[in-house]
Amino acid sequence: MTRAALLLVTALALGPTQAGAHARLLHALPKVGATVSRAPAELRLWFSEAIEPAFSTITLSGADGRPATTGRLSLDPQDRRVAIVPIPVALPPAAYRVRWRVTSTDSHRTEGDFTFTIKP
Ligand SMILES: [Cu+2]
Repeated sequence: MTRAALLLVTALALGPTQAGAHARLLHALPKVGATVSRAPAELRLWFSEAIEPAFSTITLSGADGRPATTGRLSLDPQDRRVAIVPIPVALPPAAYRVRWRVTSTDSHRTEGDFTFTIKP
């Protein structure tokens, strides 16, 4: 991305039209509700506005509610609306739930969850 494009993206993310908006989940990998054939190495969530990683959590649990091991949440350095959570240990085939609670840069908190399945 060029510097000009990066500045434009930053301006859009911080611009006055977005200031009152809450961070909504736009897209995720694995995709919301998806069935995938390989264990993902990370969760990646795209929000509608920039979030504060220190005040945001994304957790992963199995269908039995047991938490799965995940690494530390970070933001894509190119786009602070994109949260990344590493999954250091390969997940066995099963259904999983991702719960997110995030604080956007306007200090509003939002939360939600979605599921995905790793097929055997
Ligand atoms: Cu807001």
